[in-house]
Amino acid sequence: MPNRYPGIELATRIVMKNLGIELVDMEGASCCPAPGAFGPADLFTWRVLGARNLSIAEKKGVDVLTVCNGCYKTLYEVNQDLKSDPELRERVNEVLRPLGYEYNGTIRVRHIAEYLHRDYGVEKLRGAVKKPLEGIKVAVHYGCHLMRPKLRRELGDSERPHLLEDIIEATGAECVEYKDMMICCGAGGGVRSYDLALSLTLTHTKIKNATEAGADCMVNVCPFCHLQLDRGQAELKEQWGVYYGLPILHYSQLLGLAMGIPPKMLGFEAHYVPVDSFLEKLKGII
Ligand code: 9S8
Ligand code: COM
Repeated sequence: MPNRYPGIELATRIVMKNLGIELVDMEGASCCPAPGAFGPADLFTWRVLGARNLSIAEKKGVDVLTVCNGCYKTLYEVNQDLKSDPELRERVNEVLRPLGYEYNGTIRVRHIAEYLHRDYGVEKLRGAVKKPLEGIKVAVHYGCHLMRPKLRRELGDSERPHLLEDIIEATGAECVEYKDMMICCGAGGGVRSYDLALSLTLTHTKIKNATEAGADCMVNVCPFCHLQLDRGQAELKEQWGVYYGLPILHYSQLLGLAMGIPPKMLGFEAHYVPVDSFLEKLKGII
């Protein structure tokens, strides 16, 4: 997120501050590392790097909050694996200790959507909304790693979830159902880097189905999904000659609009698909 869509980071920081939630920076933190790239290449290295990040938060005595599904998968699962397996924990710490880090299993990892839904609370969230986004139709994109694999998640039904719908509808917007809503954006697991054309077939299906369902925008909770759904539309235009122009918003940006934060502070200028006509629709609301 800081590299590709720093504006989403800014939006998240502003929104959280306005909600009265203090964010503590993790100096020296690295990429989570990306679960679909590092995990299959070397499971142990993936865990060591994940544990290093977790140990930075542990040292500060704070839980981890992720604004990305990939980070959530890595940090949540590594935390679970190491908490439940003392032998593995020791092997990981043998690598970390000489570098000045130690993982002790003292903190929790939560995704921002989970935090807002369960800890902050949907009612309180609704109370923080100053400009209800009435009349706005949202296509929800969960991404793969938030709800799955279901045996390793505790966020509700992974096939028919309502976590995101609940926090999106707290903004006053309406969620529309669209065909194949739970499919991948196309990017994850190295597919985007390995075979862009293949990744775009999934992106195309999603964007097309959401557009046909009458969505005004698509909301995600993962900067990699955001990249694929947003930049992917420019790539579809170049490579397939089809253009949908469906605005892609990270949840932090949608919530920011509903909280009355000026759009210029929400990082939209880094988007490939312009949000101008979407913001035009919000005239009179925001
Ligand atoms: S979907 Fe399928 S693997 Fe993932 S979470 Fe974010 S990137 Fe889009
Ligand atoms: C997706 C991350 S958010 S990865 O491509 O599966 O590593």
